[in-house]
Amino acid sequence: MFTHTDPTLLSEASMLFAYPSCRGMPRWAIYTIFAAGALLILICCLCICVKCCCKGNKKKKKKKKDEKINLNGMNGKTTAALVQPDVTDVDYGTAKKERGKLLYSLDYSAAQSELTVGIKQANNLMAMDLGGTSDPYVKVYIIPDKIKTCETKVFRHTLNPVFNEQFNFPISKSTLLKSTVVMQVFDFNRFSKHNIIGELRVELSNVDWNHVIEEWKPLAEPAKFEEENLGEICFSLRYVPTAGKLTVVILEAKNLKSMDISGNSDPYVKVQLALDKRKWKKRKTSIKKNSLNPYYNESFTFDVSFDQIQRVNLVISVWDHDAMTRNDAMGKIFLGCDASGNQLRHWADMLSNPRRPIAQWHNLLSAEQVNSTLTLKKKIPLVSKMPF
Ligand SMILES: *[C@@H]1O[C@H](CO)[C@@H](O)[C@H](O)[C@H]1NC(C)=O
Ligand SMILES: *[C@@H]1O[C@H](CO)[C@@H](O)[C@H](O)[C@H]1NC(C)=O
Ligand SMILES: [Ca+2]
Ligand SMILES: [Ca+2]
Repeated sequence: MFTHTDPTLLSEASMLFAYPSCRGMPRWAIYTIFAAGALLILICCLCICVKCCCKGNKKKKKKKKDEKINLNGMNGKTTAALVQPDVTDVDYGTAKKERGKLLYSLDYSAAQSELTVGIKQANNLMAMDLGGTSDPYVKVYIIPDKIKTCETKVFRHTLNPVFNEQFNFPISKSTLLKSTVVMQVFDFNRFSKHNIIGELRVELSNVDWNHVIEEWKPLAEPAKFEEENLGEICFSLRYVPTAGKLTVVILEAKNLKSMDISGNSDPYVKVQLALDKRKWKKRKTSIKKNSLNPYYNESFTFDVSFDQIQRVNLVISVWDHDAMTRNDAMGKIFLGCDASGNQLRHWADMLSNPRRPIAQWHNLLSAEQVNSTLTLKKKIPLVSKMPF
């Protein structure tokens, strides 16, 4: 370091100050003096810079230590934050009411044009249920081209779930750079709407794809703008394996979209079964005129053998009846062997509770979204034969 300066430089500098007027001096002398002066100023600047940087570092280190101690005293369980004393983690620990944080990973395979989103675990999630706990699961999708929505399993009664699930999204490199991954943590409730705990949005243009990304991020308040609410539907499912009977009771729907100028709709519900992804059986409820919260309590029983129930998809769609024009689809959902998330859960609950009706609420999705999820999983192009 520059603790002492070359004495010859110092004497030359003093010469410079001693001769403010340069008249009568040889040219080479003037040049030498100027050069020496410039060098001296440069060295001074360097010294100041180095000193400043050193001080800054020391201050930062000291601050981090203080924050660590604070965190430690505040909450003995934030070991993850201590292992990775990241600035975001530290900020998270000092704020008041938190939504929790999520550990996720991102990996892109250019060869396969496939993005893999890993949902690893969550920590200190906000409690949504009585008793100070939640039933968390994570929904993952990509915008603006919402090709599909994936969901993890539900973990009951925990604020620190370990999901360890991975989801693949087919996506080209150019689309990738214009897209955002959305990860939303929800609290599952069997008989009421699922509450969102918080979300992460990662703009993929900002990601360094030379490495696998894996990081903790504090959950943010969910963005309101793109939440397309198509309403919810409640129905019960009952399967009797010995008799080979599947019973679907369409109970009610609420918060449906208004489709008519009156501000209401005339909703009815279609119940369709597909076997091996082919149109198979179809029934529908009565039409409830001028309602966005229709009550049906209508029951439909289908003959489905135990062998067939493994290969069946049940598609439930809500339609607005129009006397003069074509009926419009208001929302859709499917359950069965190819379903995922909340829908698969309901289907699995039905299968594991033979002879017992199991009722559950579901958020309706757009027909486009359901179509694409179903067709995505297909190897044989049967789209034109599909009933939905
Ligand atoms: C629903 O229908 C079933 C059978 O049709 C009937 O027994 C039940 O009471 C109805 N429930 C309500 C709440 O109306
Ligand atoms: C969904 O698929 C069905 C059958 O392939 C088609 O008739 C319908 O128009 C599609 N809906 C949308 C919104 O793409
Ligand atoms: Ca819950
Ligand atoms: Ca109508």
